[in-house]
Amino acid sequence: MKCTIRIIFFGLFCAATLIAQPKVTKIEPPNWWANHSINPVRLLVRGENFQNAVVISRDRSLKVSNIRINSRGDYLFFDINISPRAKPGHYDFDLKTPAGNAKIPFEVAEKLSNDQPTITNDDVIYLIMTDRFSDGDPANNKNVDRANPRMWHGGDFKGITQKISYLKELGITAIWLTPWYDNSDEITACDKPWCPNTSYHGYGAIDYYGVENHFGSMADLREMIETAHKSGIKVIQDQVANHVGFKHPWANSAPLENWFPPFKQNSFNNSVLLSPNASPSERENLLKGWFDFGLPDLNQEEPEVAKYEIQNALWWIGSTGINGIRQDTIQYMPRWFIRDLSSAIQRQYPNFYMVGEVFEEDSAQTAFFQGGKKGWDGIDTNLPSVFDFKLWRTSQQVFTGNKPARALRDVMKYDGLYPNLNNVTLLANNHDTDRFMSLPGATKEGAKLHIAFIFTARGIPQLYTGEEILMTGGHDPDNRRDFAGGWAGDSVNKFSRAGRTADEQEMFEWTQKWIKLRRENRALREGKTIDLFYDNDVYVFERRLGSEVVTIAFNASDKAKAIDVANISMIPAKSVTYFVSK
Ligand SMILES: [Ca+2]
Ligand SMILES: [Ca+2]
Ligand SMILES: [Ca+2]
Repeated sequence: MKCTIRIIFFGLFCAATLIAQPKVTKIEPPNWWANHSINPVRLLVRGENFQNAVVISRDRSLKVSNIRINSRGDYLFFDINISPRAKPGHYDFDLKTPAGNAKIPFEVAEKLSNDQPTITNDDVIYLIMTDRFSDGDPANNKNVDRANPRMWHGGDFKGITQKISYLKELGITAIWLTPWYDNSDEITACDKPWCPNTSYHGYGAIDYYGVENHFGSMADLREMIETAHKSGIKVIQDQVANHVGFKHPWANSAPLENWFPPFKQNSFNNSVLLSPNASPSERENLLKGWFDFGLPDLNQEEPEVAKYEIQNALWWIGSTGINGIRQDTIQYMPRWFIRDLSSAIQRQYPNFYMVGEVFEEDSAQTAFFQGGKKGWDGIDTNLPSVFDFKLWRTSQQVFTGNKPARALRDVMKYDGLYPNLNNVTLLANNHDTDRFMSLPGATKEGAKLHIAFIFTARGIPQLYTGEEILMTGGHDPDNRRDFAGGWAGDSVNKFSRAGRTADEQEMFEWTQKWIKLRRENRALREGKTIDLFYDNDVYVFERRLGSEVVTIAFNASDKAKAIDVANISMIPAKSVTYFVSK
């Protein structure tokens, strides 16, 4: 009423300042599919002046409902029900407010391929940190400083595409890339030792529907995935549903007031979901505490957040044909949300691999998050896989001489805790931890035994780039050095045999050999583990699948060891022997 009177006197002034034209700046997701298991799909539209907006579909095969506008009028949610008969193409919506109209562009995408193979324990996963692997396109290098381990180095999708033949030669069958969501290009300054730094690692998304410009375009990503698939190599996307980067537009103006819980430092008391005895405030801190002030924690208890994240996970699978997901910091999200996310993915892609990072050197804790069994809280997470951090660390300790060989058996005695043991992902190492060759007590012989153990123990083996050529590197970010030869002008090229030292070539061939042995023997992939002998120096076990048996004997000590088990009478110092019977 007040405005009407002012319009009489001030006309244009009122229209321009009080009820301005609506403006649309971002639509998430920008497209969806007919006949998808998620229907209706919920859109989140960013813009300005959405107060009192209505959204109108121009086509009868797309129906709009459940419009919700936030209090500032800069975010709008609505459902679109897509008819099974809707044809692929553009279906723009009209947004109308008392002050004007705007267009919401939207697309029904081509029929999505729903038949990509997923990751199983026939696979060998290889982790690549995109920025540090190979620079195939110097044109996208912005703020690159290879002398500073916290700056961008220039690696990208094209670089990986160009090195697929190297991966094929090694024999791995799947690559896991660190996150490729668009992150901030800014250089963070501070007076701490970790500054200046950048988001080269990808864990601070500013756009869940965009790709990092330093890595290339969406077309470059698709080309990389297609090239990998043609070579029989699957692709795993690193997704981060727990938090965003502080440069995300949401961090300054969240779509809803409860989008992020208020800042509170997470105390990382990680066992409070596992323990039935934890207090509600401890659990609240674990689930809603922020990693640090720079990583706003998303509140999955707000149904709009949970819905957004589930759709986003499915959008990447449908849009790129990826074969699996690695879910970052999964233990800081509610277990019912892990269940809802896993279940929604599996409704569309049955058995689709998702591995959760429960970074805990505790078998009870990691097993608690794998799906297939209800926990004390009544929740079955339905999560296909978790990383086995306890066995990884123990293998490193045994083969650097810091723990007795029997420690391996003493971890695997808890294997019964895992609802699906063969689907547990056994990492050899990753980008957050010191490289094997930089651990106290590390030797080439130890590194070889560690890798042989990762390939002969149960689960899905996962390697970290560069360990196949004995790369060194201490704490993060030193463990993320560039792969030599990935940059034009590098003085050596470790991608080719000619560039590798004798030791590096030995390790490369050793890794190839165990990949091949695993591929040729189903018992190593799916067989039951049976302990035959263990003491401080030696661990002998077999993997048995029907009549197929592989016996493996590790001697981690510096002395040859006489034993009398399974036709083995002597194991040389620091060695592994095996024999196969079918
Ligand atoms: Ca580049
Ligand atoms: Ca960026
Ligand atoms: Ca959280």
